[in-house]
Amino acid sequence: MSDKIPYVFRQNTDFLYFSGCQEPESILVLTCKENKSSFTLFVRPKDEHSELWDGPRTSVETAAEIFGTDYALPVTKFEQFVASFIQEDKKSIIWYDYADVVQPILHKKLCQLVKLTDNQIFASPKTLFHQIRLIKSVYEIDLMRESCRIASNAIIKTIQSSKPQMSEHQLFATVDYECRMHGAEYLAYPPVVAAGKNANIIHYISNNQIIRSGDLVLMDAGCEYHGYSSDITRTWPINGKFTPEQRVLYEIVLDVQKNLIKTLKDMPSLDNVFRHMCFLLGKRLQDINLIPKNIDEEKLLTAAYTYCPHHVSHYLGMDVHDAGKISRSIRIQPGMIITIEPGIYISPKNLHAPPHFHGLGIRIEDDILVTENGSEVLTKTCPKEVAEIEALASQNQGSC
Ligand SMILES: [Mn+2]
Repeated sequence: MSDKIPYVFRQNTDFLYFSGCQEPESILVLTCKENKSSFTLFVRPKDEHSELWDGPRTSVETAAEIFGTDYALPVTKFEQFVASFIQEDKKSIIWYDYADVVQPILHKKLCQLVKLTDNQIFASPKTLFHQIRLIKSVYEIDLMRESCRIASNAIIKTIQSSKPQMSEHQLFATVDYECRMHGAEYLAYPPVVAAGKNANIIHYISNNQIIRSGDLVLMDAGCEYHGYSSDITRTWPINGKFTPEQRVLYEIVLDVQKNLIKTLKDMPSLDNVFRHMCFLLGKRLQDINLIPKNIDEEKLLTAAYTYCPHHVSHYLGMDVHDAGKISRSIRIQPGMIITIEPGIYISPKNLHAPPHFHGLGIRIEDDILVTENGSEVLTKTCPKEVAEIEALASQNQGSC
């Protein structure tokens, strides 16, 4: 964080997926030659002094057995290993992510080795990795279920504890506490805890303002459980009761969200879900005169987009924005986990909207497993109906 103060290490996701190894500076090499393949894991050698400060390291002798690889070697042998391999076979392809450099020293060494011969080339395996990671195994789905359960429960607890005059920071602390107390390692990302007009800032993470009675609170938070991330958004009235304007907008977002979840059985692409959201949202905003009537469909979609300037979905898994190399234009498939997160944000500068709508920001986000016959909402234990939200948010009113 500064000078010699450490920060929490988070393993590279692709590396963790294939190795299960949480140790820094490790390298995993898969070699394939004449239909024979083997995995070699390189780990840091034991070092008494470093281990005194940073904790124990897996020994090279036990690493292969612990992580299930064919071989394990100390990282100090990495250059020699690669050199012997490429000298033997002058036409080998090195599948290595040369574009997104994770370990600068390793990158330099590899580049030097590749320069030694004429026919060596790099090809990035990242898209392949993400294609594999996109479809979750039953074991991964179990971990995602637990991650979603913990975060749902933490958000329920946070809504229950909230009341006017608390600060956004206190709600941040509550959701963080509840996630960790129930087994999550940490939050999956800096949460958004946005009161009132702060909800118009999509990535609002300052979370340092006092929440006044009459404000809505938008909380976007999730946790990481054994490497798997949840990502939930709920919006609630801090004093336990929606105003009529807040309620009108909330019900629109909720209807649109539920509607979009139903369409998942047709296996649309995420981009198509987004287009569909703009259409549904646009129609509903026309009904309440926030978008002019009698405009053509393209204009309607554009107008709706000004009220929800973010995408409605992303893939979810080990990373919050999982499998980043995979386009959102492909059809969804069973085994994928995605978010559905429509929102409405009414800028105080919006001249078309009446002043009582100004500054309102609402988003509802659930995590969804795509299945053969549609979908399963993994965050379904986190309430979102108006009556449920009001009941939860009313629980701590009146106490000081
Ligand atoms: Mn999300």
